[in-house]
Amino acid sequence: MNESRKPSLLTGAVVGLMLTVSLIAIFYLATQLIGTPFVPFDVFDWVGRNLPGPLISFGIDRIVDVVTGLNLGETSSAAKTAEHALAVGGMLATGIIAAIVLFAILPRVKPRYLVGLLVGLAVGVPVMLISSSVNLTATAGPLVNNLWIVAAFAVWGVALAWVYVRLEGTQMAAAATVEQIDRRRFLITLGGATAAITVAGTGVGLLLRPEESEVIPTTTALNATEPEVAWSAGNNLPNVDATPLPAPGTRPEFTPLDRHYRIDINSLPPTVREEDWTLEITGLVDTPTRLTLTELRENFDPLDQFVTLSCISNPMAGDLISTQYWTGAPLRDVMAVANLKPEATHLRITSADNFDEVVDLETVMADERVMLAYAWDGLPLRVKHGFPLRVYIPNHYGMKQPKWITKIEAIPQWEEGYWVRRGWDKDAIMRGTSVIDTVAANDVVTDGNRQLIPIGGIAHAGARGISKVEVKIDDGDWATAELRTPLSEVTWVVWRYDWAFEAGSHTFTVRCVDGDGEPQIEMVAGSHPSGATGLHTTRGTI
Ligand SMILES: Nc1nc2c(c(=O)[nH]1)N[C@H]1C(S)=C(S)[C@@H](COP(=O)(O)O)O[C@H]1N2
Ligand SMILES: [Mo]
Repeated sequence: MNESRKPSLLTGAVVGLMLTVSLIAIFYLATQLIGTPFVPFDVFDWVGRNLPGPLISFGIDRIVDVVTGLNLGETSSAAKTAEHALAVGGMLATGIIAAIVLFAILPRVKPRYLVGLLVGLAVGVPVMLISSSVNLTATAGPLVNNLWIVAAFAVWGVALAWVYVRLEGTQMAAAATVEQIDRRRFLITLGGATAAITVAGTGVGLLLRPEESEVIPTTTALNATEPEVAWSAGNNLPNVDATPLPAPGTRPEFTPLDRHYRIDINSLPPTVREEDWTLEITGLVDTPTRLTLTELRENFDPLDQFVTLSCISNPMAGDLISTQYWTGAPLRDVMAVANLKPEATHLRITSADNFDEVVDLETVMADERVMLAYAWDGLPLRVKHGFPLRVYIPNHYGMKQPKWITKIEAIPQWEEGYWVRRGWDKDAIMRGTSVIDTVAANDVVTDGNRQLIPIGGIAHAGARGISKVEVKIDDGDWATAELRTPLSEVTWVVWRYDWAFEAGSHTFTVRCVDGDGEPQIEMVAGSHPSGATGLHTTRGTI
């Protein structure tokens, strides 16, 4: 055989690209059609969980930087989209590399289809194992999932070999020019066919995708005949009459459910079926217990709290912070049912996605506000926000507060949780932070004969509250802002400062003091490992 005329490795890369794009589209279609896993996301999640902590933290920071820098909109959803793109890109790269390897070994090793099959299996079997270890969204059974993944990759591998054989066959023609034309024509046909498969698979998959599937919990806990009405639809916020009014342009004091940020380690949020779920309470307890969601709702006096939650990765003045109305059972009441042994000092809380965190029992027992929450805004938790159960621990960043809880284990010592093992702060106490949301130059107010521009935003310092917010314009003195009564002692505080303005270009800076008298840290630092610090500054021309 004429070695120089074997299909090149570059051709292998192109063929790998075409066939792998089709494969991904077919996986997507099957996900929507029969509920099998979308494997690029599973592999991405698995890689994310197994990369070294510093690398993953660096990656998260860069994604947040890009999303913030390019103004890609709301950070948490843009970041998820970026992660989805990376997941698909990663699978594509894997497919291309595998195709290059195949095109490199086929001239030497036979039989070709068997080699293709083996390469397909070499990728497919690990992907199947990874998927079965991390996937929490597939609705098809494990046997179907595993067979489907392995079969799809096997066919893909054989198809790669088939293309190789077909391309090589074009060498057998007599004249080089005819060969080349034939080979090019074949590649173009192949490109057209794979593009058609990709478009059809993705298109049909998108059509089949149930709208808002991720937000509708599979719950039977609420009386099905009763329409589910959001708490906020029928109630005033407790501080409706408070003053001052937020400066026009201040973010909503109560974050609408659909706008609450979402951060977790899953490409797709785990779907937990209420019928299959119980909360397991185990470890150093005298009475190991399992509770259903209905029992959690009915056997304990519910506690309602307005809560501001923030991600430790929130950049200064970022949008990974939101305020909702949480309902749940105090954790200490729930633990009482299991009768803790005296040796127990901490609780390890584990989630459906294998996320975990540890909270000390002293805090749980001393603070009724530590709760197992099952509702936000009076509705069962949205799937992406942790259905059926999540924990609330005041004063700590979101990384300490597992969603999709499955198990609580009483243990005799403190242990590191998921993000602590990856180098983040072991306490993750919320930093004091203050943000300028608006300089409302178009909403001038008059006070006597003075014309004032309302400036406003939020300040937050976990459960410590905010005692003071100050605003500085250019190099002027710090001026004290008015503080609006917050929704609760653990939510952000809306502040406002009406400024006797001067036309021109100005710099606005804000700082706060928490309820313990601690001033906001002015030194600029990124979010890793303990939460971002530094003062927020904006510029504007009046
Ligand atoms: N099971 C689980 N719980 C989790 C996480 C996770 O990845 N898995 N992420 C945590 C982090 S880092 C944050 S900031 C909050 C975010 O909660 P939200 O998405 O409902 O706003 O969830 C926390 N709980
Ligand atoms: Mo977070």
